[in-house]
Amino acid sequence: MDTRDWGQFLIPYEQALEELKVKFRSLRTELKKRHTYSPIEFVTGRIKHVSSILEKAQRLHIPTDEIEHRIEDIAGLRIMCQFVADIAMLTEAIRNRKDMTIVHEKDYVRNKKPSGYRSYHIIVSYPIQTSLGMKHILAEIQLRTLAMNFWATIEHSLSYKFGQHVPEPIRQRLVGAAEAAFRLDEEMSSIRDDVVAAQMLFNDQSVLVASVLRGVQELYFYNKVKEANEFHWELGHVVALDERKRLKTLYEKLQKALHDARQAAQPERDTLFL
Ligand code: 0O2
Ligand code: 0O2
Repeated sequence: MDTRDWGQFLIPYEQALEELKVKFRSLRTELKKRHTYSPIEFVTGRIKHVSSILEKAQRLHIPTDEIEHRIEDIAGLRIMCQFVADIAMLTEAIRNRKDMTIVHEKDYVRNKKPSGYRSYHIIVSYPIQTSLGMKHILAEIQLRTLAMNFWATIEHSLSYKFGQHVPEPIRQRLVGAAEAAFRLDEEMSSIRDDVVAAQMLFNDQSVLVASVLRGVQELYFYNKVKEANEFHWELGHVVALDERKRLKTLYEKLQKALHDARQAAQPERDTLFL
């Protein structure tokens, strides 16, 4: 018989979840402050109820002493994105992080579930420091678009209402609604691509100026103060003279400097978002 104190068992999961929420919310804030595109719209999280942990353990025939290693979603983080492409961008950023290790990934975006469910799941091992020592906690990060989240939230509440017995006609309509949500995602993505392409066409120079300014701030981040000042000064000069060709050359030179600075700072890894 398992007589553990579940409140105490969940303490490290609660800590891990709080830390993860802070980290991904801060990442969004940081990207916004740096005027860089943020693939994160908002972040939520939950700890699985003890009754659901025990129900899952029973359903999957997991002995209680293996719950910690085999139930991967006791701590669950959910990150909502605007566009499907943001999911891949964020997945890559998570792969590059040094503060968590990916255990495995489940791509329910390309391989939807029979219910129609779509999301990208990443199981990470996350180290936390407790009063009893270090512990590696498994956590599930679900990445989904706003449309996927809209569908999953409603489907989840209906499944709760009907339990295992969702009437067949409703089940079919939910599968259809999931497809409609996915078509909406595709449509919004193609509108976004067109908007970005149009911006590039009409706004080439201002896009380059904004990129150079962002790059200069990144050089400050790597403490390359002298180089950053020089690039900043040259940018002012080039813009004042309206020399488009020199602006492009300056941009390329800055990319090279940034590459070197990133390599020097993190030789084995690249930055999270370029
Ligand atoms: P803001 O002001 O929205 O930017 P906690 O960890 O205590 O802060 P709690 O109570 O555990 O949060 O709630 P949860 O579910 O983890 O996440 C709440 C965050 O998600 C809040 O953001 C909500 O605003 C945001 N959120 C939840 N649902 C939606 C939604 O449908 N649309 C949008 N845009 N945001 C949503 P913050 O971080 O509190 O700050
Ligand atoms: P909650 O309330 O979100 O915590 P499992 O389905 O749990 O036996 P596995 O392989 O551990 O199997 O997990 P899976 O299917 O990769 O992901 C489980 C979580 O994904 C669920 O957690 C849901 O959050 C979400 N999910 C998976 N399938 C569906 C679905 O058809 N509809 C909805 N709305 N969400 C889904 P929980 O614990 O079931 O729920």
